[in-house]
Amino acid sequence: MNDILLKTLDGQLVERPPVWLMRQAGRILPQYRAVRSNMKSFKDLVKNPVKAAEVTIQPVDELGVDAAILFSDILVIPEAMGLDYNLVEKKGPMFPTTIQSWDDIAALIDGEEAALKLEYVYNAITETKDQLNDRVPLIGFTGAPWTLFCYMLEGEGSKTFSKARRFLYQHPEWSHKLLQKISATVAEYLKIQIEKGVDCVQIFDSWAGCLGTQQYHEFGLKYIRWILEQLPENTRTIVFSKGAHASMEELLDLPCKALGFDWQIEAEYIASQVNGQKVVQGNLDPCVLYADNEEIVRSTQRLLSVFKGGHIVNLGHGVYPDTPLSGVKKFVDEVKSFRY
Ligand code: 1CP
Repeated sequence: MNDILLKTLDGQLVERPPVWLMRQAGRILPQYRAVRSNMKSFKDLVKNPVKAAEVTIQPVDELGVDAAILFSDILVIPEAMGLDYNLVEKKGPMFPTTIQSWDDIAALIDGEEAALKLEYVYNAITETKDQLNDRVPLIGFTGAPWTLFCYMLEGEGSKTFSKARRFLYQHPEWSHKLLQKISATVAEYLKIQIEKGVDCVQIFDSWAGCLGTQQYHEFGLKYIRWILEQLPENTRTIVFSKGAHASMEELLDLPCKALGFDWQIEAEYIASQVNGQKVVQGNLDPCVLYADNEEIVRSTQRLLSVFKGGHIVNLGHGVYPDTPLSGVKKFVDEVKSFRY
């Protein structure tokens, strides 16, 4: 197996850093769009283990990345808890009903009962591990409680997440109850993913940055910490809290192996703060990949030069859907030809 990702997470020496891209499965590959266009909907694809495995492996074949990330979505969790979603073409996810009241929260199922509804995800893991045949590790993932809370309150993406944030002020106790139920589900969900064979797990807190630090500690990080504490010892864990730089100290204190960072914070600053306490994942601006080859090489080399190890090369957020494949390949190839 190409195990440089796992070695890096385990603190072992490698000759170059591993590279993969958040949102590498789907979106950018013509092969993905071909599979997708033959399925009725996004959800049909997510719920079809053979097809999900196929699109999970496409970026490994096409881009030569050092890890696969399971093709699924963070929104399968609210669905398993009882909040159905649809994916509206060109608009994104929409929940026909949202959480409004204590009764809505009480009606949600949670923990193991909810996690067991995600059988199709576990089957996709088994199928992917089979098809991958140990070429590269498989990353499992979940949304963080706060980010899932955002969708369950807003019903869709948002620029301000003001419905979700307002709920924290108006109903702090209800908010904690909902975050507890989400966390109990996420912990069981990750435990089963690990049992089924994922080699590491990433927690995506995509909307961490819309909270102030005090609120992020109380309603965000507290629950991420609790989830991490439920996982088997030595689980390889990556926490990506987008926009949460102001909580650096608290992030460093989490019981995880790696922290993902977005591009709005300088790599040098990250390296100086982290100082070997965690593996660092990131943090090239996804927009660099629209630039010409010279700029892609320059920016990638600059990023590579900052870390002397303990680094997983990635973008600072998911690759954008219209990114030219040539730019993505230049970036991956540049990392793969680098040596410490
Ligand atoms: O038909 C399609 O192709 C729909 C587009 C799509 C895809 C390919 C959605 C809808 N989800 C996914 C897959 C997905 N989502 C993966 C696995 C495959 C991959 O590598 O792309 C992963 C890891 C996610 C995670 C995800 N979903 C996050 C966290 C990461 C991030 O980018 O911040 C979030 C916030 C979502 C919600 C979601 N699902 C889909 C969309 C368009 C969105 C974002 C909506 C918004 O901006 O609020």
